[in-house]
Amino acid sequence: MPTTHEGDMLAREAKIALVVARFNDFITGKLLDAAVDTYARLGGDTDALTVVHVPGSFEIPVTAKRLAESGAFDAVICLGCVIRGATSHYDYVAGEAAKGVGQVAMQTGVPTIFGVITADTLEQAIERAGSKQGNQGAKAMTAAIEMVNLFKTL
Ligand code: INI
Repeated sequence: MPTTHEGDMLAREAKIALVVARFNDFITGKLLDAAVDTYARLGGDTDALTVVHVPGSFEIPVTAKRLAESGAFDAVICLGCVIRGATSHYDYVAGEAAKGVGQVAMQTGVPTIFGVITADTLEQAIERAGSKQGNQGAKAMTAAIEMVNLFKTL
């Protein structure tokens, strides 16, 4: 029989920081609301959450790094929305956000969750913020809680 590890889906007292981009805040606000709601639905007390607002997705990685390095959090969730149609520097902003969040996770060892919507159109972004494709914020919170609980077993 293999030794198997997995994280359960109970929020318990998990200390989670959420970094939220203000850019496209009509979308990122919906991601934040769903993430907080998911934490509560999974049994957590939302007083244990810390929310940090940053200007845009480009500023997410450096902020997530600071939070992860503080030692105060079991996981950091990154929420943003980059829409291709809305910017000529989509590739830079989206690319730096994705690469940067991955680097934070690898450099700090703290689960750092990529909840940044990267969409070609506004319609696609809306679909991932609570309509057809679910809500990226809720998915990010479930991933964070699973990782926090998984790491407790490793
Ligand atoms: N930031 C986003 O989060 N999403 C975007 O779609 C976006 N666009 O379109 O440019 C965006 N730009 C701002 C960027 O993240 C920085 O805040 C800015 O460049 C200052 O460093």
